[in-house]
Amino acid sequence: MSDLYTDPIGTAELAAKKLSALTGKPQHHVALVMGSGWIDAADNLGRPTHEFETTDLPGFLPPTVVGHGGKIRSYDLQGPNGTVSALVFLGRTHLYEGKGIEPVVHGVRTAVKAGCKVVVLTNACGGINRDYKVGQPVLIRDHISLTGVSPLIGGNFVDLTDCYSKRLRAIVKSEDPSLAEGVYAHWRGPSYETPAEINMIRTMGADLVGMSTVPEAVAAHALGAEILGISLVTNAAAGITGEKLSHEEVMAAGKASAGRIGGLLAKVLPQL
Ligand code: 8IG
Repeated sequence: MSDLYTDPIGTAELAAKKLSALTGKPQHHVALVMGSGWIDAADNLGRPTHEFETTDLPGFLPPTVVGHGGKIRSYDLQGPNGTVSALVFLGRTHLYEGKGIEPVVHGVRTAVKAGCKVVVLTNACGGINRDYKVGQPVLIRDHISLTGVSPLIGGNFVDLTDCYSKRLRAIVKSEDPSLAEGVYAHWRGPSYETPAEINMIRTMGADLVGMSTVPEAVAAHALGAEILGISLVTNAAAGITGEKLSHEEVMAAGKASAGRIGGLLAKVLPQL
């Protein structure tokens, strides 16, 4: 095992150092994790100054699922207060890959150690709230962890009252007031829920369900970053329509929405 498992924070610091060397940028300001279905939206951000494989940095695992990138891009975006250096992760590691929690949060820890004070987490997910339509982006207001797994170890009693920053949500809503807000439940996967489990999760108060984002939000928030979470509803959760769930449906919904969500990110990111 690499020392990601024995020294996750030290490994993130090493990765951040290598990132500075590769990009020639002492600091990045904003990180963006692009979930499945969001990769095409990255093309709206303009031309990156650098692109490399996540595995060029210490501590990253190769991705295992088709359509989950595994690349890092660096952008210099022009915002109202000058140039914003953005670090964009195309693809992520999930808990269901079975490598433990450390690889799942290594990207966001690297980003925060590289200077990012804002971390934007995107995902594709199932819609539990019956008002949601496939292809709709939803701002994450809060989460429910159903995995029982935390990236934190020891007496690190982090407050999560404002884990998903009100300030950041307000900035996004000033660009698009029609955006809904919802509660995201983290399901380990890789199997989707049964219809009975969806009824349970709805009763618990969740609007959205997916297999990512929550550990990264906790890890980045614990290191002091502000979090913005945006889910793209790519399917109705199990049992809602009677249709079966498929990975192909998810990827197609992402492609169809890339323009809208990409345009939103391009407008909002330099302001965060
Ligand atoms: I995309 O319906 C996507 N990811 N747990 N349930 C869970 N994860 C998902 C779903 C879904 N859709």
